Amino acid sequence: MRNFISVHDVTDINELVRLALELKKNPYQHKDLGRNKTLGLIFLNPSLRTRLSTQKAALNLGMNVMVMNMDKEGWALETEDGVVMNHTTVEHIREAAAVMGQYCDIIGIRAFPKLVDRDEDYDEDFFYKFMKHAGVPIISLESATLHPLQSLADVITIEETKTRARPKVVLTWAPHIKALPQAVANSFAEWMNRWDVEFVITHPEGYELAPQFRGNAKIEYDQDIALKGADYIYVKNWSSYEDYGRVLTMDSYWMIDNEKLALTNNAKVMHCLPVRRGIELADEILDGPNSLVIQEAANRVWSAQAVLKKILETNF
Ligand code: AN0
Ligand code: CP
Repeated sequence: MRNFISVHDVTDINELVRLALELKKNPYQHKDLGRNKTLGLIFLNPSLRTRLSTQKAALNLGMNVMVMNMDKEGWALETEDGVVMNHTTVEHIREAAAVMGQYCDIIGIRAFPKLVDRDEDYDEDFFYKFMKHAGVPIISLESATLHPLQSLADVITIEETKTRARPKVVLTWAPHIKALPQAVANSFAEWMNRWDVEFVITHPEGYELAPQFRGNAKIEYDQDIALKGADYIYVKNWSSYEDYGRVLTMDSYWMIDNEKLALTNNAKVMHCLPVRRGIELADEILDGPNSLVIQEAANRVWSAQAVLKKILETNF
């Protein structure tokens, strides 16, 4: 594995999940693999889980880790080529990424979409420029359109809790007061489409995910019908892709509570976190026996450790 940007960087999902679960059982079995190798974690946006779980994963492999909160501590970056930089940007991504590539053997980077220009976000312009100029393996810590470390943790969580060989997994849109990226939902859909589950997506009209990520997943606009017989409910808000970056509704009908849970096959409930209680998910779900959110967040360590192990083995 050279980079980890999407599910397409993975040759065998099940093999990667098996590796992650092995690492979970025995976290320090490769504690010398990353010796004298440095991971740089570059954040252009806030993070709790990604920041800590990826650091922990790297430390378990014996790596050195450096974290840079680029949005607060770095220079304002220019990404356009050929511009005269006489405005607010101080440093070009050409130099910034190239310099970070001198200090780091692997770089993880988080860069959310601006949610203004759909083409700009969906071209992953920032990510690809960074990758090109850094010249070292790149791990996505959530890009404009995808969040693969989260999706791998989600697959790990389903794998270790499923009671049926081919569970029914429902990705449901949930209300939120802010316009959020589509990245987590896009990525989850992409991974579910490549894995062996019965996968259904439910959301209000106007929230259709981009065709390249929703693939052939079944879309059911009636949430109550979608939830019937579900073994897993994956809850996430996202803003509209069609009416790009807009919040079209905040209808509380879409929040998962115990009444909704009663429609399912006693489904386990997942959410990548952070979650807004009482808006996206009811307290009774988050505090109840069906919630997997803490286990899911814990699995972010094994997701990151499996990916780092693969990259270290392939490139050094
Ligand atoms: C981000 C998102 O929806 O993409 C990060 C989730 C991991 N969430 C928020 O900004 C609340
Ligand atoms: N789920 C997730 O990526 O959380 P953070 O944004 O806190 O890293």
